[in-house]
Amino acid sequence: MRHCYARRGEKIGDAVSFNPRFAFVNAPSTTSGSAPPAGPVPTGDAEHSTEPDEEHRTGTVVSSTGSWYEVQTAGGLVSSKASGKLRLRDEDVTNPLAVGDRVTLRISPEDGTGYITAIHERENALTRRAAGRRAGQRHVIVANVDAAWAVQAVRRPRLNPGFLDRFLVMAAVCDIPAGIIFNKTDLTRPEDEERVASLRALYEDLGYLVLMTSATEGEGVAAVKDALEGRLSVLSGPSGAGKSPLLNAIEPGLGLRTGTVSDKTNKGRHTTTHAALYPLTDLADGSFVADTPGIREFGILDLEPDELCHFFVEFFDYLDGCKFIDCTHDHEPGCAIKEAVEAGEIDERRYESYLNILQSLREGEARRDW
Ligand SMILES: Nc1nc2c(ncn2[C@@H]2O[C@H](COP(=O)(O)OP(=O)(O)OP(=O)(O)O)[C@@H](O)[C@H]2O)c(=O)[nH]1
Ligand SMILES: [Mg+2]
Ligand SMILES: [Zn+2]
Repeated sequence: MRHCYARRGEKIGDAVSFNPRFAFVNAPSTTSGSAPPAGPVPTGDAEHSTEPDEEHRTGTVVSSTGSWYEVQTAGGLVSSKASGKLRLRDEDVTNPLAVGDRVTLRISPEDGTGYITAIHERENALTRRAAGRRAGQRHVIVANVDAAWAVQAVRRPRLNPGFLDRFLVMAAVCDIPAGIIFNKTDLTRPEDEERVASLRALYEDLGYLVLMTSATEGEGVAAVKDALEGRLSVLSGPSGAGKSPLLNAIEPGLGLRTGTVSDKTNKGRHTTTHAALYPLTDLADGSFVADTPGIREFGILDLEPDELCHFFVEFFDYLDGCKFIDCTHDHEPGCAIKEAVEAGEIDERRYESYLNILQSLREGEARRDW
């Protein structure tokens, strides 16, 4: 089986047992919450070291607002503050402590609040370039992710395959198995049918699981629910795609706030403002899903332009055929990738995405305002 990691010597994900074709990317060998984490990162925080009368617990950060973190522990949710040293741990990161992080905390005997003293080593983290004022820094969307789903509406807002390709590359860079959800199938007009069907076939042929849903009509909701069972998943996509409505359809008790799509701009209204993790109580223990704020495009991190081709799974079989060993597959003569595109063996839309992402990596994505 070909996969984009062969050159990097990493194994194909086997954690996603419901569909071996779920993704070509490396999956963590454990689902979240099963094996103990590798151990806390020591903080050297002597000022706040263990005191005999205080209770220590481990837990998972499920939301963060300002300087408070909600931490799910075996004994319930604990509102917690974090040690300043943890918050300053990495200056390149807008949020050193993210949703999904496993932490050790100390419970105050007075008011039951927590004080986070250590962050456990992460298995992975879905990370993107920060936007606006902090462009260039990294922003961790969720840590310790078992499966990442790109959600796109069939229409309203407009389906953007460029988002999908960037998302799939970034998920692979972060070592996270990825899948695709096309929502709002009920809005499909006859003139959309062919495009949607062909995109679905394109990604399915590449080995990604593609789910078709209508959050409002209930179509495909059971399949998404099955896919979320027993793992920590994240839904990401543009504002208005229906991420929160879809999660409400899966588990009505979540009661997530939902927005509308503007008739004028055809865009969502950024209703979800913070990533947060929710336990899915109808499903097996350890089933968590992160609802995230809408993003227009995915700013890719930690990838050199010449590495990009290894994250397009269908390029893999051709890479050895290029005339030049350092071929970037955009202008060089004797390029096996370009020949495969011309022969119809590699889809032109994916090749265009490759060129777009390549260009942005060359320009240094830090300068782009996401
Ligand atoms: N027709 C139809 N409408 C849907 C479907 N899913 C969601 N919607 C509607 O689309 C709108 C978008 O919901 P939002 O809450 O903005 O979606 P979101 O992806 O969570 O957006 P942000 O939180 O802003 O990132 C709401 O009005 C939903 O009722 C669907 O399957 N079909
Ligand atoms: Mg939302
Ligand atoms: Zn080439």
